[in-house]
Amino acid sequence: MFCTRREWLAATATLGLAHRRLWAEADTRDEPEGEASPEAFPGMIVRMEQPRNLETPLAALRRRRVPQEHFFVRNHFPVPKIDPQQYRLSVTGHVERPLELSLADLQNMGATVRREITLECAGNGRVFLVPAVRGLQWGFGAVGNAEWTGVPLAAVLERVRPKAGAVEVILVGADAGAVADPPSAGVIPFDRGIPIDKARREECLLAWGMNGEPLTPAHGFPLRAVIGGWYGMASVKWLQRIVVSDRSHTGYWQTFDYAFWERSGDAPPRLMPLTAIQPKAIVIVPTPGAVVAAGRPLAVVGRAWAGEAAVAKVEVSTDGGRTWSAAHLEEPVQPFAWTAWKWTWNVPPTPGPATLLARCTDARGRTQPTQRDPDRRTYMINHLVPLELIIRG
Ligand SMILES: Nc1nc2c(c(=O)[nH]1)N[C@H]1C(S)=C(S)[C@@H](COP(=O)(O)O)O[C@H]1N2
Ligand SMILES: [Mo]
Repeated sequence: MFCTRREWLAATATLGLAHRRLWAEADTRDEPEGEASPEAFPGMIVRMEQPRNLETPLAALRRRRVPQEHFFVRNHFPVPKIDPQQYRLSVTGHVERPLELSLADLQNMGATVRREITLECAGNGRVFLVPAVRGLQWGFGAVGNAEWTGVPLAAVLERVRPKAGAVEVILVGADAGAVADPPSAGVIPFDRGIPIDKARREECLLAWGMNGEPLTPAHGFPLRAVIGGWYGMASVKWLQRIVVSDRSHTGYWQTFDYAFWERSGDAPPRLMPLTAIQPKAIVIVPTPGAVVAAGRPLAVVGRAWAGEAAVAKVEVSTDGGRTWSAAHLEEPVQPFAWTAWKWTWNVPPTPGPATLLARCTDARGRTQPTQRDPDRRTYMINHLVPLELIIRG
C-alpha cells in the first residue's frame, strides 16, 4: 500500500470515486467471487465455487416464492459489477427508433407489472442421468418460483418499433469470458435470441425486482430478462443490450450449448435451441432415503410445473408405475408458475424398502417420460426418478 486506508479514501473521494467504491464494496458483500462465504447463502449447495453456482436445498422449495438468498444461482462467468446510476439498456438493431433506457426510464414507463414465474435450469436433475455426463451435477434444486417486478419486453419493443422483417430479439448480458469446452470464439458475452412472437408475449419481462426487493447481484442486478415458460438460459441476467434482428441468432449459447436433437418425419436430426420447460413433479417431503413409519398415513408434498402450460394433474405411484393415484393440487393452478401438491400415503404395515414415483401431466396432455431420451443430450431432464425410502415398524 502506498498510503494509509484513510488517505486512500480521501484521495478517491476527491476524484469522485467514493460512490463507485461503495458500490464495489456492496457487491463484494453480496457476492464474494472467488471466496467461499457460507454466511452469504446459508444452506445453499455449492455446485461450483468459481464462477459461483448454487443449488437450493429441497426444504427451501417449500416456500411458494423462494427468497432470493435461497433461489438457485446459475452463472457462466463472474458476476459483473454494475453501477445503477450509470446503467443504460441499449435497444438497437432492426428498429425504427433505437433507444437507451435508464432504470428510471423503465420504471417510469407506466407499464410496471408483477408476475409469478418459475425458472428452471435446463440441466436441473443432471445428477440422475445414467451413465453420468459432464456439466454441473444438479439434483432437484436448480428450480425456483418468484414474483418478478418489471415491464413487459413488449412495451419496450413497442417504443423502438421493430422494422418489417424483424424475427428475433437478442438479449445480451454484461458478463463475458472465454469458454473452454467446447471453445468459444475468444471472449464472448452470455446471450440468447428469442423469436419476436415469443418476446412480445406477456410472460416475457424485463425485471428489476424479485419478491418485492431489488434483484441481488447474483440474480441479475440491476435488470434481467424473465422469459416465462422457457428454461432458465433464456432469462438473461445483467441485461445490457437488446438487439432486434432480421435473422435467427446462432450464438454459442444456443448451438454449442443449450441445444438438443430434434427429429421430425424422415429428416435427419437437427440441432435446435432449447426453449419450453417440460412438465415435471418433484417430491419435497419425504426426502430421499427417509425412514417412514409402517402402517401410518404420511403426507407426501411436492411441487409441479409445466412451462408454458398449466399443470393438469399430478399422480403418485408406489408400485413402480403400475398404478397411479391423483394428488391434490393447490389452487389456483396457473401457467408459468409452479403448483404445490399433496397426497396422503397409507404406508404399508410391512417394514422394508419402498419407492415413490410422482408424475405431472399438463393441460396439453404431455406427461413425463419413464425413459431418458438421449436426443436431449444433457438437458430437459424430466424422466421419472424413483424416490427410495425405508419403511420401519
Ligand atoms: N448474463 C447471464 N444470464 C444468465 C446466465 C448467465 O450465466 N449469464 N445463466 C442463465 C441460466 S443457464 C439460468 S438457469 C438462469 C438462472 O437464473 P438465476 O441464477 O437467477 O437462478 O440465468 C440465465 N441467465
Ligand atoms: Mo441454466
